[in-house]
Amino acid sequence: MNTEKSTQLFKEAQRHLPGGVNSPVRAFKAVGRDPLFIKKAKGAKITDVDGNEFIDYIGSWGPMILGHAPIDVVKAVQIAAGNSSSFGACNVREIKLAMLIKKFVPSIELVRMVNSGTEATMSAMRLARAFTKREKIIKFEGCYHGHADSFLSRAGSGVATLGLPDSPGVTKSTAQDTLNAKFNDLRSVQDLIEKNKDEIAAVFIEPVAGNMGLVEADKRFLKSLRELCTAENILLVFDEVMTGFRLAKGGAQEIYGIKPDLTALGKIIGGGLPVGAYGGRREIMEMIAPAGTVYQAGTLSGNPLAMTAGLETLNVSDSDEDFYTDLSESCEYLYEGIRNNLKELDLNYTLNSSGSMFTLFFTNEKVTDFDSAKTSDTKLFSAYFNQMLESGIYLPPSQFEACFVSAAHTKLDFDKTIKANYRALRNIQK
Ligand code: KE4
Repeated sequence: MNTEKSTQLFKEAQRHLPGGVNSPVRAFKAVGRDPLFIKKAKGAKITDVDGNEFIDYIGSWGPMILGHAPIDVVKAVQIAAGNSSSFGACNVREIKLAMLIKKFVPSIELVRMVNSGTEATMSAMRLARAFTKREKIIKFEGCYHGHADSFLSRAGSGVATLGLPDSPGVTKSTAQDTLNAKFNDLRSVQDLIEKNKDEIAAVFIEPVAGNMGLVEADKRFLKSLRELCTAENILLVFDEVMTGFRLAKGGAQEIYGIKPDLTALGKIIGGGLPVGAYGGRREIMEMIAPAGTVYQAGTLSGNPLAMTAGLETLNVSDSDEDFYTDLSESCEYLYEGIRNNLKELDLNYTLNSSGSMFTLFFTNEKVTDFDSAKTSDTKLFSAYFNQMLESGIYLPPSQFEACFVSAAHTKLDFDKTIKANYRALRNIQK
């Protein structure tokens, strides 16, 4: 595969951008090759500057649930852009998107738009501390909640991919206020609560984690976590930046039937434009300025372009009752094909999936938390990634990320992927 232009551009990019990228996970560091520069994308396909076309299983790390450049979204954004991309003032689309979010996610009674998932979780953390008058938070090893200081501790996603235990620049006092529990291990949460009695403001969790690779929370664990937080007056915060409007209309909380106190959102609600949001119980959210005294602001928050892209994206899935069940069913065909390949090649790597998100872990262990995810052979993953790329399949360049399937992926795409998966699994065994 000729990737000469990408290589040249990456050389140039490294002269101007740290590591040549604007986000570490794009740097292909864990898969031993230069990243591709993408020229365009449509539906399930993405095309690089050298003209190579791929079936895309990153989908901009989650937002592209409809596939790339869905015509309704493109047209609506084009029209909105003609009326200016930002007013820095109130606009009706903010209300409409807020209403749609509330319709889908009943635990959200008030919602605030921001510009990224990081801003959403960071703001939810400040709010939880203000509401409870406590300072510590619990997160789970391997979960990633964006790059706010307090969350960069044993985090997943790029932090795990690059093997950065924690990030320099985070002060000791900040780090001390972040406690790490083990995913799916209630005892580890109870121990932290006992040792930090009445000091914990919130527990943050990805109810279906995508940032250690795909790992679902066990139903009983999550239910007990909800009960424990309620009993201890600790706020339960679901980070649904990835899973919101991905796994179901109401995200993971609809599937688990569990109501968090606050929810962080992002990705799909912006339809690929920069949007995040946080929301939850009215009595908590009313503490946010100017209704309350907890300050949080943003020049571009709720801008008409991003609101338009989000509205159009959610409207498509809202107008089709079967959107999510159809998407999940179509993905089962792909997962079945991969499982058959593993069986035929007498391999028992672990395939975790949840709706249209999945990860093939190169380990024979069940993957239920960060420790078990880390038993994966990342060198084998790297070889697999490169084989798949050469076969025209564009996967997340890290074992500790999730793949995303869109409504634009066809059975033909899945057949091509299954064939490439078989060849890649066979070839890397040599
Ligand atoms: P952003 O600030 O990147 O919009 O969102 C942060 C975030 C928060 N919570 C969850 C559950 C997330 O998955 C993310 C961001 N996800 C990564 C992919 N693992 C974004 C890709 C990147 O960092 O470039």
